[in-house]
Amino acid sequence: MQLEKVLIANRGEIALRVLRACKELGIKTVAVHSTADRELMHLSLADESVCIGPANAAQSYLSIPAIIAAAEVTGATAIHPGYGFLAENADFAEQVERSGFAFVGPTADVIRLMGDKVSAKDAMKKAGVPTVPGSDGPLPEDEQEALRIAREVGYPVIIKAAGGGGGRGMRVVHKEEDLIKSAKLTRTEAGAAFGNSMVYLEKFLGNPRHVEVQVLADGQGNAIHLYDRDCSLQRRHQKVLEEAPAPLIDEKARAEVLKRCVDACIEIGYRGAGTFEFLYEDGRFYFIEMNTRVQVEHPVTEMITGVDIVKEMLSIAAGNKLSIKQEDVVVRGHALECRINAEDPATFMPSPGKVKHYHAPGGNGIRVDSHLYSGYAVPPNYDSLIGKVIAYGNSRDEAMARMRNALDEIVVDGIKTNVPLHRDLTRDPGFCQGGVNIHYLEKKLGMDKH
Ligand code: MV4
Repeated sequence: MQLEKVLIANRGEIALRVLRACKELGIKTVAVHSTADRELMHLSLADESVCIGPANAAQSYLSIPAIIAAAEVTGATAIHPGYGFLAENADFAEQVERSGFAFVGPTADVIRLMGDKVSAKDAMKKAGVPTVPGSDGPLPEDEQEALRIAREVGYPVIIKAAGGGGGRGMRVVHKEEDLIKSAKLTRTEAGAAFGNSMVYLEKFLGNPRHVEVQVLADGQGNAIHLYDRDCSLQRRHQKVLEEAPAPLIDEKARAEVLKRCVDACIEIGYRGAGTFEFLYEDGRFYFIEMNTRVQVEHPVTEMITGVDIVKEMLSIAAGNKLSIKQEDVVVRGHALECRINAEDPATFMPSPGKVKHYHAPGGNGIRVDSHLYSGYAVPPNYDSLIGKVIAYGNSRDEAMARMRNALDEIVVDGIKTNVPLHRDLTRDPGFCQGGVNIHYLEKKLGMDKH
């Protein structure tokens, strides 16, 4: 079974990534774009392209009716959401399927379950995935109850919004006298930001790493994991550089958590590609959230496993069982990914504009996922990610050396990019050692200022 015609409900590098997978499989493609995106590379490579609205994403890439209408007029049979935009919108998945299209992703019910961080954590705990100790459900409104729970968990604690995620709507509380006012403030902010004032409480981990597990499931009782990634190098909850496998992980804890993730996928009836996010501290994994989409950093997993995650997503959406068995997934070597952003390397301010000259790096083990070309104008309306440089090697050191070469070779003239930051990071002694925590990059950048 194979999908006939896929509408790619996204833009930029991921739209091109999905298009390439469809073409490889012989699936017809429909590209959609806003008026600001008429020059996107994948539009001319797709079988058809449709303008779905103005530059403002709310009226184009985030407009459910605009995308479903485009699928209807072009006779698409499936919709791939990519990441961001509508990828984790349960109402979108529901309307896509109700309109008779296959949604390349999980069922709306599972997206909804994982979108609420309280129900997600509860489901994972019940499925045997290790979670951060905390309120086990919403933090009660009753002040004495809340104080009792926090005392039992032990300070410092963190209060998180059920409707948040990805670092939005969180507050750390260091002492009991601050708990009630912090809980109230987080509730108020969460109500305004997410239309859901529910909060939950967790033990605050001081120096964790961000380690995530990639899974694939067919919704027919089969699930596998594709090992782990370390995404600890981040700034303001934006990942900067990722790698697979996560370096320096306790092998017993790793084997256990990977198995738990697979079991959980089967337990919740997961379908498609997914990522379990964990904090890793003192040799232990603590689940925090699940992402129900393909992720920006999926290529590092593809490089070490040889599995094409996007092709597998398309196959699953066509109703096929997983094409790979767990025993066939073998990790070989190491991969790094540098996210290339159109931004000022010092201030991190977006730097859209015309790319006068672009030269992609190459060589053994180098992969570039980018929609860039010489003469392309990066529009100011969207995320500043303009591409990803991925380096594979037999060892982490070899991948690192290849990445340094690639970063020396790449030329993006006309706009500012964070390439200089990556050149520096890949020579940073702490990062080169491996296993740095989530605060490492921000500390390094802060030190640079002083
Ligand atoms: C935490 C934490 C410490 N303890 N939870 C931030 C993003 C969201 N996915 C969860 N986050 C955190 N949750 C507990 N119990 C620290 C963070 C956190 C973080 C996590 C992953 C990657 C980068 C981060 C940066 C700051 C804080």
